[in-house]
Amino acid sequence: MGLFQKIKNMFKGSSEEEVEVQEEEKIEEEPEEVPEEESPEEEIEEEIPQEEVVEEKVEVPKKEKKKGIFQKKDKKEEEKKSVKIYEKGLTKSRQGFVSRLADLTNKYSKVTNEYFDELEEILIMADIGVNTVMDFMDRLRDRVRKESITDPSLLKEIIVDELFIIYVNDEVLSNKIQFNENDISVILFIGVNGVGKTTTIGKIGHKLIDEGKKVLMVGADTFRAGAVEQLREWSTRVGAGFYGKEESDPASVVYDGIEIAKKEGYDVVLVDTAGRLQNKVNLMKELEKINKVIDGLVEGGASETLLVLDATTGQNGISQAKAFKEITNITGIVLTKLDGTAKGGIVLAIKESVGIPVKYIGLGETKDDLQAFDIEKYIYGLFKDMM
Ligand SMILES: Nc1nc2c(ncn2[C@@H]2O[C@H](COP(=O)(O)OP(=O)(O)OP(=O)(O)O)[C@@H](O)[C@H]2O)c(=O)[nH]1
Ligand SMILES: [Mg+2]
Repeated sequence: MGLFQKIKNMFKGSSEEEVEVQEEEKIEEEPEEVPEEESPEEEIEEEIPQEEVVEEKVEVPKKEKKKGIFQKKDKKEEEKKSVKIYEKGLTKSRQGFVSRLADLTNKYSKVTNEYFDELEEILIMADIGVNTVMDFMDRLRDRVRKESITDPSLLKEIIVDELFIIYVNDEVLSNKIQFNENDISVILFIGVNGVGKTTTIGKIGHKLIDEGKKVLMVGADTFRAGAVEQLREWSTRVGAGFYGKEESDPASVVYDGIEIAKKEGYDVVLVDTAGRLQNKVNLMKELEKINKVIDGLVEGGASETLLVLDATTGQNGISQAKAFKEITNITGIVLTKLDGTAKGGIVLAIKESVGIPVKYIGLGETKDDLQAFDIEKYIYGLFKDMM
């Protein structure tokens, strides 16, 4: 079965149910009102990887009423909520390039050269990246020729399948955050000004705390006035610990932060850094210094170095990723503000031209709007109207 059909089968039922996200939250607070049987979601439950179910168990002490069957329902509710956040956050892209794609199918009664030209233009405009689009067009033309397809309406499934084939063929699981099994997990956040580093730390902190982890936020962005305070506010909002000091050496702030984390039994340290790329050499030296400190204090060093990119900056974000990749070892990308762009194809361009997995995506400004990147939910969020 093609990817298009598989995803359609996975999620189609859940979106047709007219349950608002807010109502679902109500259900979570009042588990006794959860209906006994919800068979349309059976497939979704089967798709949940085992380890996520295990993580869910960590939450049990907090939500006393939920045992056995309720736990499973929680997971289902969470999945549904997550699909909804994807749907909502990708509205602009869906109404932008995806609807143009759908219109194209209606406009042409036959697959012609003009059809291919227009398709190519739509994809390039969606920030998918020129090389990815060129490869894709070659593969598509090939298939159309081999399978003698003349009807554009038959192409929509093939387009979705072929667009995402690189994602499906490998690395489906590599987008999980790595934690340090033997020591404190330190996650470093880097990226240029205003991309959403501090906000992302707030949101990830919220998620990890929800999973039962003890989280310390460390404000090592000692460069910009107010930056440390902004992180402190997030720590208060989500119930994380905090350490930060303005106008001091970032590496020494990281040192003190990790010492505190060790003494006070924290599981995860989230480090906010200054985002200035004007001077590449300085930035590289600073990150080297910070990493040296982490290496000295934590077995195996930082668990993750996440580069934060703003999706609304399009190809500019790709250039940033390439520049950062030259100066430090990046283990994952957080793509923020996808809700603010109609060109959600940038995920594909990152994959193609940077080769670093997107681990989280930002789909809005609230603490719940950061989601682990899931290619299937992403495709569904984009193409659900065509399914
Ligand atoms: N719509 C939307 N806004 C976001 C998202 N992520 C962050 N923002 C907004 O982007 C703005 C900048 O976010 P910050 O977290 O301050 O960015 P930063 O990278 O820490 O910036 P500096 O500290 O100046 O380097 C804020 O107004 C955030 O609310 C997202 O996923 N969606
Ligand atoms: Mg910041």
